Amino acid sequence: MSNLYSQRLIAHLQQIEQALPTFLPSKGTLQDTVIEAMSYACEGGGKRLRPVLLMEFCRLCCGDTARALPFAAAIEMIHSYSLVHDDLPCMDNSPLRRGKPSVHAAYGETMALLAGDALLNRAFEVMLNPCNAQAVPPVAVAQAAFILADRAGINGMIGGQVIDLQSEGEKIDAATLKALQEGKTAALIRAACQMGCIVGSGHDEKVKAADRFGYFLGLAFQVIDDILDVTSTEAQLGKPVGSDAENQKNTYVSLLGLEGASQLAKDYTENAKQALTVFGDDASDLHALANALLERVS
Ligand code: GRG
Repeated sequence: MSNLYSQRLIAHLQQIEQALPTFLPSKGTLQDTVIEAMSYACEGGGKRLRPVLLMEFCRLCCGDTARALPFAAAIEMIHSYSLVHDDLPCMDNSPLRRGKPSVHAAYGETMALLAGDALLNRAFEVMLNPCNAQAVPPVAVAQAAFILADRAGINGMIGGQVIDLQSEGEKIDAATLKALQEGKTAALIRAACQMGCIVGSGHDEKVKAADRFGYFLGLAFQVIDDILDVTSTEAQLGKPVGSDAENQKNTYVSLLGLEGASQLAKDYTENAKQALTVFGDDASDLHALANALLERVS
């Protein structure tokens, strides 16, 4: 990820990589297979974009990033669970994720379903565990957990996925496509930015700015994802390419063409960077990240 992240963001990434396994359940019980599948789903290979954003916004609000780690781990667990379920035969039926067999291909469909469910629950266990979260004020813990529950649910990620699945094979208009992507992708990225500010005790103006940054960055991220599904390779992406067209999905490429989609990603990225004004020069790593995401190849 060195081409995506500055030194400071790489330091967050390293903290997350170290901490994440410690927040997963330990083996040595009757549930070892599902625990293994949970770890497999969360193992390296992903960009860790959401937890890195959470940690950086915590720092930008002068919070202690070590205290943000349970929240960073929780959002990565929810993201990982969504990928496990999205890959299932009843959804995208994808055999490959992050360059290796998807969880159902490695552990079977029922175990993948349960591992995803268990990751969702574990995320809340970790955030709400009085031992993990003791250094964060209880109101901030509740606010952060509420935001994640809301954005991962029907008002966000699951809501977007429902529109996505129900519109397969049908042509939808630009407003419906935007609602789909706001839910499926931008909701969790917004949550990461807001949660970081809340855990870092940032004031309201910063929480709102972080939310706006996450919203536009999330939309740009999805447009780029749509473009990569057409222009990239399986080796680069670590997952099958061309699946959007194969599954007759509505994407920004099918709606606007490659050039139109590319311009839209640039516009959203500009909006995202403008939202950072309140953080001043201290947000330079996030400006660089927004630019680097435009150029990403995986
Ligand atoms: C099935 C509960 C459920 C939700 C499905 C988020 C989602 C909704 C499905 C995942 C598939 C997908 C293409 C989502 C759009 C968001 C997106 C581009 C996810 C991939 O995120 P990256 O690129 O993944 O950050 P890594 O592997 O880097 O962590």
